[in-house]
This record gives sequence, structure tokens and C-alpha cells, in this order.
Amino acid sequence: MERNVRILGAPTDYGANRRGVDMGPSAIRYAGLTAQLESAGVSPTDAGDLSVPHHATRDADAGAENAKHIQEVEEVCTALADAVSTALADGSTPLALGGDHSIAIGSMVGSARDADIGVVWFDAHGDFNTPGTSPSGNVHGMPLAAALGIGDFDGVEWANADGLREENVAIVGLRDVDENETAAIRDSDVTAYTMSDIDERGITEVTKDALDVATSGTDGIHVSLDLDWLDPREAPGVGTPVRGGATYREAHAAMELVAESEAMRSFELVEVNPILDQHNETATLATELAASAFGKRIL
Ligand code: Z70
Ligand code: MN
Ligand code: MN
Ligand code: MN
Repeated sequence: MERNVRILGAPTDYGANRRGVDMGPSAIRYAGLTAQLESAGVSPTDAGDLSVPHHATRDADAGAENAKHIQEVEEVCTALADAVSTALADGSTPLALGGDHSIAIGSMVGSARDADIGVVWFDAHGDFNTPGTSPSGNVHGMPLAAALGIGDFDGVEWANADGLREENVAIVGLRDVDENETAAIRDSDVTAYTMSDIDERGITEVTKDALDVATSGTDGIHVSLDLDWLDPREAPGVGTPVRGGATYREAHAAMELVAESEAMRSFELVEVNPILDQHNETATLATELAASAFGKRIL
């Protein structure tokens, strides 16, 4: 039976302090997402965009200095969590389009509402800050800590993903982590693979290990793909480019292993910023990587 994929746009940049990443869903659709998904043999339905409060209606400086626009992030993530869990209940695989990476809180909360899940997090960044440790106050640097209930996020109901345990979280591709974040990751039971690990062991082994971590004892996994995981040469259209990222081939190889695992229950593409892009190539790459993650094969 064909897998039904439900596209859920989350056009928000509240977690990244307004940098144009709210146009990500449009850019990814324009790049041909549905055609790419069809080429992977899945059946996509586009549910449109979640309603995101417009910036003009909100105080530009809303939220605490150490958690900017946290109220707007909560609103978007609560709506996304409901949409994700409804898609799953309907037998579809939710594919969330960011927007900045704060939307992952909603994806994980929704995916883990009625199941024990693991997470594989492809990112240059740890996204393990809390309001207490964040150097920027941008919530897109906090979604993993939020979902896991770390620090200030302990007991914050809208942000904590019930069926997710640290033991089942794997971060892949780290190369830009804040000092306090490093300590928090080390103190936790999440497994983190840096770009050095990929250099030493290769993308195949590292991704297989990450998938083992996420699938061990769980009902399925959420896969979060921050496009800044890739090298800026492949993906220039992101808010926070960091040199030394995954290559085009490494990224496809990793997504193909995700498909092979047959464990993915929810997926997201985040941090595509068409304003900073060249000819929409980052969004185009995002659609191609989605096809690989959903099982597109050459032969
Ligand atoms: C930094 C912070 C971040 C994504 C940047 C950056 C976080 N660690 N996350 N881009 N996706 O501000 O917390
Ligand atoms: Mn703002
Ligand atoms: Mn991120
Ligand atoms: Mn990132």
C-alpha cells in the first residue's frame, strides 16, 4: 500500500527572530515538493499552512529577552502538534515544513503524543539551549531541550514530548555548539555525532548508529532535517550557515538509510531561507532529500 504523506506548512520565523525563514514553505513547494514525493512512490496531500500570527499584530520585542517570542512559538507549536498527531491518527505520515527549527517542538510533541518515539536530528547545531543558557534568546536553538524537558523546560506541558526519552535521541553533524550546550549534551543521555565522527567513520556507519539509537525500543522515529546540516556550498539559503557541513552525497546517503530503516513516522524540513538563497537551490535540495528519505531509488 502506498504511504500517504501529509504536508503541513509552518511559515514562522518567531524562533529565529525574523529573518525570512517564514517563507520556507512557499519556497519548498515552489521547488516541486509534491512531484518529488510522487517520484519516491508516496502519495502526498498538501494540507496548506498553519495559521501563524502576523508580525504586524505582535509586539516586535514580545517575550523574554532570553526566550524571544516564546508565546508565538507556543501558539504555532501547539497547532502543529495537533496537526501532526491528527495526521498520524488518520494513517498519514506528517511532513512539516519550516519555518525555523522551533517548530520541531510541535512536531515532536505531536509525534510522541500516542507513541514512544526516537529522534534523529541532522543539524550543525545542538539546539540544546534553554532560556537559562541561550546566548541569543532564539528559541530555534532550544527545541531538543524543550521537548526533553531540560532545565527551564522541565514540566512545561506544551513543550514536553511525552513519549520521547533522551536515550532515543541522536544528533548528527554537530559543528557549532555553545559552551553551555556542550555541557548539557554531555550531561544528558542523548547520543551526539560531530562532523569529526563522520570524517572518521563515514556517513553510513554514523547514520546507522543514529538510527539504532532512535529505533531501539520505540514505535518509530521523528526525523528532523535542518538544512544548515549541509555545507553552505550545497545549502546557502539558511539563516546560520556553518562551514564544514555534510556534502550533497552524504546527505542523500543518510536520507536513503532513513528510508531503509522503515521507521520514520514523522519528518520535517526546516531553516530554508529563500531570501538568503541563490535561485531557490536550498529549497530544491530540500525536496530532493525528502524524496530520498521517503524511499526514492535510482534502480
Ligand atoms: C545558537 C543559539 C541555531 C539553528 C542556529 C544557534 C542555534 N546555538 N539553530 N540555527 N537552526 O542561538 O542558540
Ligand atoms: Mn520579532
Ligand atoms: Mn536547528
Ligand atoms: Mn542548525
